[in-house]
Amino acid sequence: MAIDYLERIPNNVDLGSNKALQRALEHWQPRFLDWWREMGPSDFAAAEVYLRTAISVDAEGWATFGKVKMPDYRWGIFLAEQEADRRIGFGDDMGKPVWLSVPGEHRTTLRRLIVTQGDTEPASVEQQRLLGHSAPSLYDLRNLFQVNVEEGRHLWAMVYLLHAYFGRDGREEAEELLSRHSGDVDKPRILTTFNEPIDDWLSFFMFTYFTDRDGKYQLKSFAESAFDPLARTCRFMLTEEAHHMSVGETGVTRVVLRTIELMKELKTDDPAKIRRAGGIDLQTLQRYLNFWFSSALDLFGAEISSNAASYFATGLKGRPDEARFADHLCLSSTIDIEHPEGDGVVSETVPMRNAMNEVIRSAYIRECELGLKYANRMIEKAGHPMQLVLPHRRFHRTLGAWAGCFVAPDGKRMGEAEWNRLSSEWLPSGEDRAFVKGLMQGVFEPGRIAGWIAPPERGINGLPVEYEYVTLSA
Ligand code: BYC
Repeated sequence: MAIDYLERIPNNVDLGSNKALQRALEHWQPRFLDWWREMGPSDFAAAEVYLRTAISVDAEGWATFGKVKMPDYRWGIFLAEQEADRRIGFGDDMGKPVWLSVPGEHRTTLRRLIVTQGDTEPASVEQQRLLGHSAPSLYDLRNLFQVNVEEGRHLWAMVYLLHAYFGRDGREEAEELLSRHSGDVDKPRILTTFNEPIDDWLSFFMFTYFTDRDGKYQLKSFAESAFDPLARTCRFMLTEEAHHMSVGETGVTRVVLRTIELMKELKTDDPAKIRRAGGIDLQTLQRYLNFWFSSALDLFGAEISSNAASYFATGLKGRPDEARFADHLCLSSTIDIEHPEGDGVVSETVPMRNAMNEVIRSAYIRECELGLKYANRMIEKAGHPMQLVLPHRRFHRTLGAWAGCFVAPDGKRMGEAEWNRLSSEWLPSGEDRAFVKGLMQGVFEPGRIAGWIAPPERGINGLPVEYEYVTLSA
């Protein structure tokens, strides 16, 4: 059946007036829907889900709520409003007008960056495709699907840029975005984290806490880009990203709250007893946190990167909130970066531009730290000595200067034998994963909640927690 795609794709980019673009997207849309059916949330196609849909970028339109079947979701294309006379805010071309089309000399690099960003969006949907079956409540199930459809929309956002600005190469890349798959041996997703399985809800909450937050930082860097359509697209995506991180933050906190409750009831903090009572002990939580945080740190790229220097110099990618920095050229400033040498650690002074990945990673780490404060205060108030802590930035890295080094969560280097002896205390073991997965049994009655997680404080869009957020088909 023909799809009236103008009706189906709400947009503020005047799609109807560009016939070539219209044809390209008409060609891509059925492939996207095939991909969604095959690789998107499994088995919930007929369920009516209380979803937020963006139908315009203004305050009324960007969050329109209603029940909808996921395959009928209206994946729209939105760019934040154009700023009049916007100028490049950093790098060698600072002060010149931003680009409304792609300069030839930056075409390949920009395309690669957009493809890398675009690749993460469907990847995360693929990673989470089986989670619906083990949702701890209808409220959580709805949040999972909200995250999934919005990641689908973020894919649309990047595909729009590829189709609208990169001609045939862009169209080919858009096809490829649907043909790579998370964890696929032959055609994996581009960035490492997006090939990790997410088959339990603790991983989902850690992912939305840590990995989506990398998304925020990368999108904020692009929101500064001299390529104005990219900057505007990312500015609007950030409004949706905020919800994903709040799913992670409240999810992790709710698990902690339930564990504290169990510790109080049982008058013990013995992990084995917490587990026997159906809770997730804080030690296991910490190991999951260590895994997902260290994986997210890799996503910022190498500490010293000529790629990052050139993205900054050419105006392709800035620092998040670039206006807050005093120096937008970074021509003579330097920064000290530590890296391993022999058995020790040495510090090297490098030009700031080459260290942009590390600058952004540092800001990210500070924000991750802040987010743990509330959960830690709850643990402390309940009288337990343990705190959730971020491992050192060198811990368990697979990319950059520390890749392949054996480093404890406190940052101390160690030998391989010691690592092999101790790492199961720091990272989820097979037994941890089996235990956590075993707890994950779907709870699908309105208002009911699984025993390993506390209920949310409030529902969605002013509705009560007990509301039937997903109407499952009979
Ligand atoms: N895995 O100089 P280097 C999100 C590659 S999350 C595998 O170190 P560079 C979301 C790199 O491509 C945000 N490969 O790094 C969250 C390069 O390859 P080439 C996603 C990696 O280029 C949740 C080589 O290693 N957005 O939105 O300075 C749900 C050396 O590169 C990895 C972006 O990432 C890795 N982890 O920076 C849904 C923004 N890291 O070029 C969505 C777009 C690096 O030598 N990407 N490599 O073949 C970028 O800006 C940059 O590519 C990176 C790396 C920040 C990732």
